[in-house]
Amino acid sequence: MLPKRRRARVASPRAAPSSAARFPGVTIYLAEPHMGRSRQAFLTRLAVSKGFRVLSTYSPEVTHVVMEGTSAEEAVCWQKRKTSALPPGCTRPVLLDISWFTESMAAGQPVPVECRHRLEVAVPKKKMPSPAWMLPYACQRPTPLVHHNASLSEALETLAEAAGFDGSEGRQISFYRAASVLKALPSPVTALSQLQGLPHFGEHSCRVVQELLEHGVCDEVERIRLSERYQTMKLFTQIFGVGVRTADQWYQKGLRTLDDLQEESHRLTQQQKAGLQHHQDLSALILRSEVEALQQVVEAAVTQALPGATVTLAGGFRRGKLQGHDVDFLITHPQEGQEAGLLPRVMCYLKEQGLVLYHQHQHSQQGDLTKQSHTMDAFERSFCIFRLPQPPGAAVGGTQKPCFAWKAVRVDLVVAPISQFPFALLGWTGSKHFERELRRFSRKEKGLCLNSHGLFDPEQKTVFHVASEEDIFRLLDLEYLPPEQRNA
Ligand code: DCP
Ligand code: MG
Repeated sequence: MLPKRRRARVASPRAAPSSAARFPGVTIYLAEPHMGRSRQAFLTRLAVSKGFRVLSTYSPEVTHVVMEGTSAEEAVCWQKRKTSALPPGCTRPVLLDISWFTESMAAGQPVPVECRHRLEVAVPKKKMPSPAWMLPYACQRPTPLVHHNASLSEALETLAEAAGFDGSEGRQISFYRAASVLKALPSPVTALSQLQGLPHFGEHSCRVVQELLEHGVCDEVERIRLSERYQTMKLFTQIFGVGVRTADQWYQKGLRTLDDLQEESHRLTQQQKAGLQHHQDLSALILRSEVEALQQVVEAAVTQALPGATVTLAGGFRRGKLQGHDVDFLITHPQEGQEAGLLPRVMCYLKEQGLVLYHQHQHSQQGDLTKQSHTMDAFERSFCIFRLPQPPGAAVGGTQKPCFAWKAVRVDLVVAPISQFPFALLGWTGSKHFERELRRFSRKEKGLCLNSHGLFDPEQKTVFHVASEEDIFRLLDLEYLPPEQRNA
């Protein structure tokens, strides 16, 4: 039995004044969120004058809901709110973009509903909530390195990257989330309908996938990839020591090439100068065999500087990547405090061996660790460019090196006290999107603050002590994901 007020609303939806409707199967409701009252009134008059039945109140009689400037996700939220007030079992009306309405008005009759008119392409159907195997946070599901939807996810990641270059962080993250969902699917997407029920697929991402499925390319993505803006920003941000903001400033000043930067070299930081100097080597990918050689070199230096100290590979290579842009090593010692002062000794030893082309030391800045953000953790670290000897006959990307072959490679050495080591390892293993999701999950679902130093309860003002990454997953009630499944 419905409450009285609701029953009354269902029983007598107010029809806009109309003569007998010419199209009995069609009852329109113009949803107002982005339309505005006066536009709604104008469109209602227009439709009624052409013989359409338009209701001014939402009711089970409505067959076509028309919206303007509304995303599929918003439309569905709207519908959920509306249908919760209707009796169960009512058929849902179709959610349509204004394009269906204007085409119908132009045709003087309802045009057939096509996919492009629908606002519900990617929306979870009521009977099919998010599939259990596709939980909404990337840290809740395994994401392998090699997956089934590379061309689709890469297209969405290009859009994410371009949004990031323009400072649109919200759009950037939305595209990364959709791309990450594709990476976690157990099979290739071959039809748009397969996106139904998947989290984070907004109208825009759906459209991109649809175009790729139908035509093999997406115009928008191709346009971006070929644009001067994207190519220049990509070139500049790949330089060691250059972030989006600096790259954008250079772009706004009209700089476009590495030669342009060389001419401005007096304005570059030492790090950027080193990045530019070794750019050719650094833009070549590092191979796993090179990582192993580097680990041996770093381990030897660390053991020499402090017996018992350990070196652990983190970053993409720990996730199983076969190639990468840099190598991330975490250094610790089983006895808390012993690690202090270790890094300068390690660097000294490596320099003596002629292995260091550039390094920038950053002191530990451990203050209030609950306030550290992820990208700005406070560990003592060294951002380095190493001079890695190459086996005879290996192709070397760099400048002429007549007597011996070597290659410049980027290495990050990070020192963490043993009590924070599991958090540091989790934080430095990535992927970046996985880390972002893990922190979001901790905050939103658990009310906890996670960073590379620890897990904190901001309300209780307590910290959690852990011995392993597994402990952190357990504290967050998450199933443990090994590094190879964190390629979100
Ligand atoms: N990281 C961090 N703080 C930084 C830099 C990185 O916490 N200042 C984290 C983010 C990543 C991980 O460490 O999850 C590794 O970062 P990389 O940029 O080295 O990324 P990957 O190793 O995943 O890929 P690649 O180096 O191949 O580009
Ligand atoms: Mg890395």
